Amino acid sequence: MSRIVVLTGAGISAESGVPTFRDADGLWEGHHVEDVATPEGFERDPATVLRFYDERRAALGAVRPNPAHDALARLEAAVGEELLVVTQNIDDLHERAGSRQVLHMHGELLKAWCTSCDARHPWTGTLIERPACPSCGEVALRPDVVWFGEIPYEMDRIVDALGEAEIFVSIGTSGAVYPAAGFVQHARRHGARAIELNLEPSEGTFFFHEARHGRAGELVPAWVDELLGA
Ligand code: BJW
Ligand code: ZN
Repeated sequence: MSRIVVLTGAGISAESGVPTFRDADGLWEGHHVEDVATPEGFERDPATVLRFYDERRAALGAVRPNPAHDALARLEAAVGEELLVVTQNIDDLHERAGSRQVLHMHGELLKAWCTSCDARHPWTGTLIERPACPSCGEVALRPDVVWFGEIPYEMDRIVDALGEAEIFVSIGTSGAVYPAAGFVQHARRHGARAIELNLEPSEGTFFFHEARHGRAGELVPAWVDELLGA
């Protein structure tokens, strides 16, 4: 039973040194989003897209969970299965902090997906050299991530959890990308209290019962302390 559903976005990993997506210049580490986060962009220029994800996968080695990830792991240790973390992030910082109940709705950097045989493989190396799929031998691996126009993962489990939630908390996400941006309304329709913890008001900030603005590394530990009555 998911009494507490937490949605996280790039902002929760920002203080770990993982760049967020929507910077002031509208570019994503120098790329237009349609070039690196759509199936059409991948078809047009696979090398650019594979290099982009290879660099982000390599950069994971240099980052560590921050106090916001740690606080959510501490909350799970206290309430167990009553907490579900749904993350839009493809990094593994929730897991490294100790969270176990995590759904990666936009996929994972540390997995490769074979579009020929549909196998998914743990992946720590690079894909730019077009390695063969360990299962079927075809050259058809891509990052196991969800691009625009593709269907996010685990939607059935997420929708069920949102329907059961008493508390829905959105952390470090701009509220610009659907379906995640609509979770707050879904949870509220089913009776959840909704809280936003973000650096600044998100695009959907008015959907929340309560919004606190500041750094996740400060807001999240404070919210967890409050919830646990510390
Ligand atoms: C801090 C902080 C600190 C910073 N502390 N906070 C028109 C209208 C409505 C919808 C659509 C439309 N046209 C198309 C669509 C659908 C489309 C969509 O939403 N497009 C929008 C652009 C409008 N969505 C899709 O295509 C999705 N699929 C879909 O809808 O399928 C149909 C379907 C759904 C459900 C069931 C059945 C069918 C797929 C979306 C895939 C998104 N993929 C990406 C790339 C993933 C791989 C990768 O990482 O490379 O996901 S794009 C990118 O955006 C990534 C992120 O997960 C996602 C969200 O970004 P996020 O996390 O919010 O980051 P930012 O940078 O935007 O915001 C960071 C926030 O943190 C900011 O607010 C900061 O202030 C804050 N912050 N420092 C606290 N220290
Ligand atoms: Zn294969």
